[in-house]
Amino acid sequence: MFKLSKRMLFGFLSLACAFLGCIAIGILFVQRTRETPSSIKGSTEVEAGGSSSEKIVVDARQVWTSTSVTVDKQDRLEIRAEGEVNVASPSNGADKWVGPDGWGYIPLLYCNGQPCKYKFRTADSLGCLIGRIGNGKPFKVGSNYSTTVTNGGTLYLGVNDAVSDYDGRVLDDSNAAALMFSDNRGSFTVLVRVTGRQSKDEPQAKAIAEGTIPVNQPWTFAGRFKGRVIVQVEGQAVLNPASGLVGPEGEGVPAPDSFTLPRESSFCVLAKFDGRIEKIGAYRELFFASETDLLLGPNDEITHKNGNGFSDNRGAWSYKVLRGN
Ligand SMILES: [Ca+2]
Repeated sequence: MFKLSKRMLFGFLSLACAFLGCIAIGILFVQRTRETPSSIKGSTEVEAGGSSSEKIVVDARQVWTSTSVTVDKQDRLEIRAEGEVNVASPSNGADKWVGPDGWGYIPLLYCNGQPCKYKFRTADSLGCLIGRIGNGKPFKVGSNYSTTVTNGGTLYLGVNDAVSDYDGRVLDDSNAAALMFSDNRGSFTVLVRVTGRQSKDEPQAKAIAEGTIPVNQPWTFAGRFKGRVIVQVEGQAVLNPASGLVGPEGEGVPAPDSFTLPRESSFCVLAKFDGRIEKIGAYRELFFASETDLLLGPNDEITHKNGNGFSDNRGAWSYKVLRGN
């Protein structure tokens, strides 16, 4: 008969313990792996050079949807969206299914025979996907968006539907939900990705041009560039003495026809190049096929028809132009 010596018994028990230990660790590991998606949600622990991504459904009936994603200054934020929404009920003049880029403009709608005075979060496009970081100004996201975060906070997403009554009286979120968002249909599926915030030891990309944009003049020459460049603008300036300081994204309400770029966010930063005028806001990547003069300036009343144009503006924003990849 086989007889276990003390030595053999000890060896056998050690092996058995090691084996059971492995199983226990294995179970723990599987559980941790399973938990990862929910533990990433809302995480602020984005490591330097690391990244996290979140898939979020933005219901068109919801005024704002919290993504639970928190971003910090200097984080790289990328958002991709798909799906279709309709911000009006059937038979309404705005009854149309659109993707995350929305209508491409804000259509003129009539209320009791008069043009409605609806206000929107951004001037860009009816029904488009919009975002907001913390209590910052809403901005257009669309189907494909990327930025370097200038002011951190929780990222909220929504659909660009009216947030006022037809007389232009702005509604709070619960009234907007009840009066304006309740007839909405559809949703966007959104992938939010936060990539490697710049670590302190990593050298910052060197600016190839930098300076200020005085807001009391239509255009400031920023430089002459070729290839891919990134334009970053920050700071606060007075563009309407009645409304206080405004950042590079402007007021987020559609500018009237008398402004340099009508229907784009009033008082936002614009760029002029190749005979075109486009919104820059706080961040924009541009590509120039040949050496091109780049001018920057605020979206204000260029025609001087009604207001004071640029003459009552005070202060300046600061800009940096970086080499793009
Ligand atoms: Ca609606």
